[in-house]
Amino acid sequence: MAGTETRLRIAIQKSGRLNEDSVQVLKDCGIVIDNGKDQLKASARNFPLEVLYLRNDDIPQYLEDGVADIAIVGENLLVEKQRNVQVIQRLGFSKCRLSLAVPKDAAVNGLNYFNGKRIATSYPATLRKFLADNGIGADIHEISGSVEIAPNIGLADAICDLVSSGSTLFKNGLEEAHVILKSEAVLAAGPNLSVEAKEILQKLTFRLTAVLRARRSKYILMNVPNDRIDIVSRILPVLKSPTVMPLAEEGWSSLHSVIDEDKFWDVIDELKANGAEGILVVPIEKMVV
Ligand code: PRT
Repeated sequence: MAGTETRLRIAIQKSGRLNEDSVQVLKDCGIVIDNGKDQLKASARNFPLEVLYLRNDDIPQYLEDGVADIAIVGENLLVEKQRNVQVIQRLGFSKCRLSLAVPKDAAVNGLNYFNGKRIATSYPATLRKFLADNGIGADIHEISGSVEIAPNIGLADAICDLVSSGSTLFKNGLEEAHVILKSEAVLAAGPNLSVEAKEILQKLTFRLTAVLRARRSKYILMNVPNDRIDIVSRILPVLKSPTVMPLAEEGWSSLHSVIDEDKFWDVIDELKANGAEGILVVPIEKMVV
């Protein structure tokens, strides 16, 4: 009956680093959300989904409490908050690492350097566990923002913070000494989804898988002399053998395949050296295997 259908409630960050990519990945899944600027909640027009716009920091708690069924959130936050939530799918954006960093002139000789040091961080639980696992006794100073200035104002000897480009560390005269955790945006689910919500989640993850696979892959076409098809096919790092179609010009064929974009650059010179010409690399919108 109209109006009573189950809707899967997904929490995404209201504003900040994760917001734009989270909205985009849903859009790429063909989900249309009527999105007013200051809305806290919106319904998808063509998929049983309700979007809750929340503060990133609050999302793990809302998931555990069942206010939202699923969420797009940084994995680093899930590790820190240790709530009863499950990672369903890695989404490949907002990649960063949680790292220990020290003033540039510090002579770090392995993790023992941090014994007895004061470390400022907004990630006390993750840091505490890491130090305990590695038998390091350090003094943790929890601060909620601008962690990178702590060594310069004498508050700490080192910091433990998120790093992506590394420019914040550089600007503050710090350098990365050890990566504690690698993180990216993930789709996470709370502990008590209804059967109907789980069914909708399955449909969503099916679409997400197709979108993420397509983002990593490219469609590749090239012209190859017929007597080189075997060798060129062996060079291409693809699972299935390529499609081969004869060209109007005798002795030549067009070879088509799907390839991981980053692997393609490793073999381009070899393909050309073995006679491939007119190589085209084309984006793929969705990929269902
Ligand atoms: O207010 P709200 O709770 O919604 O937001 P927030 O302050 O928790 O979130 P936000 O938008 O700052 O970050 C959201 C998520 O983005 C984080 O939980 C991470 O999963 C991810 N992410 C990816 C990052 C970074 N990269 C990142 N570089 N989060 C923060 N940073 C900060 C870092 O703390 C440091 O200050 O950027 C600075 C370093 O960046 P670089 O590029 O100079 O190295």
